[in-house]
Amino acid sequence: MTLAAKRASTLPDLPSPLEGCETAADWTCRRREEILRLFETLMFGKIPPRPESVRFEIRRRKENVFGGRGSRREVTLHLQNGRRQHSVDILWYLPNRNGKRIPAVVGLNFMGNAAATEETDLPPDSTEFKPGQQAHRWQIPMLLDAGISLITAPRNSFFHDDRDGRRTSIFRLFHRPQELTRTHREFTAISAWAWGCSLLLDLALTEPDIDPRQIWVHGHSRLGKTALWAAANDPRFAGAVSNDSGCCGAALTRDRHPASESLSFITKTFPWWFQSALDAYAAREEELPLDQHFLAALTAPRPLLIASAAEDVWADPFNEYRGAKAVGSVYRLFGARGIGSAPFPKPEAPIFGDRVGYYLRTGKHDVTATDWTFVLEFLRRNAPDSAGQKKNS
Ligand code: GTR
Repeated sequence: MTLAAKRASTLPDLPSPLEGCETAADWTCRRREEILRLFETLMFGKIPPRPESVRFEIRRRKENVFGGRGSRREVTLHLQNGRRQHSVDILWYLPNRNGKRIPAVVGLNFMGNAAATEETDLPPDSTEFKPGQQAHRWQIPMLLDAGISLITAPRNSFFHDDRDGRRTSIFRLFHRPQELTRTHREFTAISAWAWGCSLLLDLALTEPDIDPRQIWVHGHSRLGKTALWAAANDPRFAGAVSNDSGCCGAALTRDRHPASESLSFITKTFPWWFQSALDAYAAREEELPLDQHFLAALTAPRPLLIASAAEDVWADPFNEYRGAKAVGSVYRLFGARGIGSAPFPKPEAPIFGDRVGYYLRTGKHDVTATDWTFVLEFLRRNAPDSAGQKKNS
């Protein structure tokens, strides 16, 4: 017996997201909403409302990028609510049309737009990050070759990722500065980022070449937690890809790996990501009326891909796999098998289940070309016109 199998066989039962739910209608009409509210009150707070005005300005277009693979647009999002304004710079790549409507991936980046691409003619976002520094995380030529559009913007433009980020975040469109101090934990970075992903989706919807049924949200790590929360709140997302999202993302909190991130650590280190109510459960995880497969279940019945990296013990790959497996009970209500009883896989052996996927990649906490190979395959298999999807709809 492998170590993972040994661990799995001794684990106690998990709480069930289904509670009193026997049909898809029970889930959709009642239970889903209850779980969404639980995450709102206990973990991520409320998603901000829509401001009075949302306007996208295409500042610059460039054709034939990456050796003629597609085009690039630099866009500014202008937000206004009453007299308060906020703007965000967005980077948008589009593949050349191949006759069909195009799928799109939207997701926030860590280090700014210039760092997300190998192209060197973008205005630098900050002196802190170098142009192209995280281009490997997006693999833009690969996406363009696969006929997929990418829309990305910096996480810090929606909520600067630190203790005082709230004051300058998009929450300032709706609240006065004195309502956005360190103590106003109900306004969280993760909700601001998830809201940002929805705004990127709004931008995708302005392009008639993009298929509105195929706009995916993608995120890595804290932004992988965000991707799950964005898909939970915005039914327009075709599905979610959550990479190395770990604690408060896809990894189950109960029976975590002893070297993985705990609720105590995460709530103390990143209090601006979470509602203050979560603090009470630090070191009392088993008292939470939920576990993280409840969050993943909010993407159901849409396709969901959960990804781990083998050396990323902090994010607890085995518990991300357990989450991917446990979410199956909800997909089953919709006639999809999820990943069934597939065992914890070896690296580079993805489980492309029925609407749910899970894989383990060799290496560290990151997003690599290998990740994108699996992501693109998952997206292809779950495209609305593919045989697999038709079978289940
Ligand atoms: C870590 C944090 C994780 C994860 C990661 C990241 O420091 O403990 O929860 O989100 O950052 O976002 O890279």
